[in-house]
Amino acid sequence: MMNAQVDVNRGDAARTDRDQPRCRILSDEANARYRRDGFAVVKGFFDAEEIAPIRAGCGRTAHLSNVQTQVRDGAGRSYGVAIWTQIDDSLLGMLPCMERIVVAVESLLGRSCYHWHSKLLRKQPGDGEVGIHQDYATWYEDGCLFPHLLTCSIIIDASHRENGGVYFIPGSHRMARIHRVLLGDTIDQHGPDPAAVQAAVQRLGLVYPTLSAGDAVFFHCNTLHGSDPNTSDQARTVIHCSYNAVDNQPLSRPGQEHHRYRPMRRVADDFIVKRRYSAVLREASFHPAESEDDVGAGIFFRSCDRDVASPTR
Ligand SMILES: O=C(O)CCC(=O)C(=O)O
Repeated sequence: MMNAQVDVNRGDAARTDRDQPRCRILSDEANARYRRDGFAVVKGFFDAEEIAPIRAGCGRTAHLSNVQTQVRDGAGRSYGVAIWTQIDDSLLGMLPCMERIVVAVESLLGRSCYHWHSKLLRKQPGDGEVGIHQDYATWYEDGCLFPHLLTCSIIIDASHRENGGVYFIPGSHRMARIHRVLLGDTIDQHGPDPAAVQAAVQRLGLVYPTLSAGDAVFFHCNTLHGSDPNTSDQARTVIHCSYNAVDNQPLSRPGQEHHRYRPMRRVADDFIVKRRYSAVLREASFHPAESEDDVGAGIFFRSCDRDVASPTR
């Protein structure tokens, strides 16, 4: 399962017992990059044999069309996202509980965590951009008082600028939550104040990591990030697993019950290679697709974004 070459990012992989499920903890260097930049790329966090069944099971998006939210980008394009919070016995259902992810997340957060939600995002050639944003902007509205949340992105298809791979503003996690403004005429068209974003880019720059299948990116909920349209002929698939600190349980928000604290069991690191899952995914476990007329779980189309103001204010 492991490559012969030990990746420095895998930290103590060499110290683990062959017969025991491995718990791969991030290296000091990855921890330092996360603290400095608000994101850290960890090369080869997953092996090819772990990514293969996910790619095979998620590659055909037609069967997810009922549960995919089509998010528009303000330029007439869109991209599809399927969301889940429920932990079931499928590969995707158990993935957020995988030991190596949870250990890494808890070490970066410095706190016990629980699963906030996960997203399967697949950009086909020609699909649109994800506008630059801070995740905490909406998660604050979901009732979290502290920015003690982060995301582990699992790269399923190689990703780069041309196929709409994610970019980050390094160091932006140290900024405050940026005021959001309306950027279009529908409720999903909002983003951080463009003047603040422009200043952040000028001072901090913008980074487009080139990512291979099996890499992971851990990023802070205040880190400004987004992704360009897919102008290539290659699809891009990524899974974003997001976590909240147990001591940061959200204030009660109508319609946001799925974000309440739920104890999270850990799943052994070898559950994928040992095929200890019932199916790659269970369509019934995804949230229903959201739209402007039916906000559903309200992760993209939100009825309550109280801080969003008109840009002309
Ligand atoms: O992977 C991407 O393109 C970015 C997705 C993202 O930022 C989001 O869904 O909030």
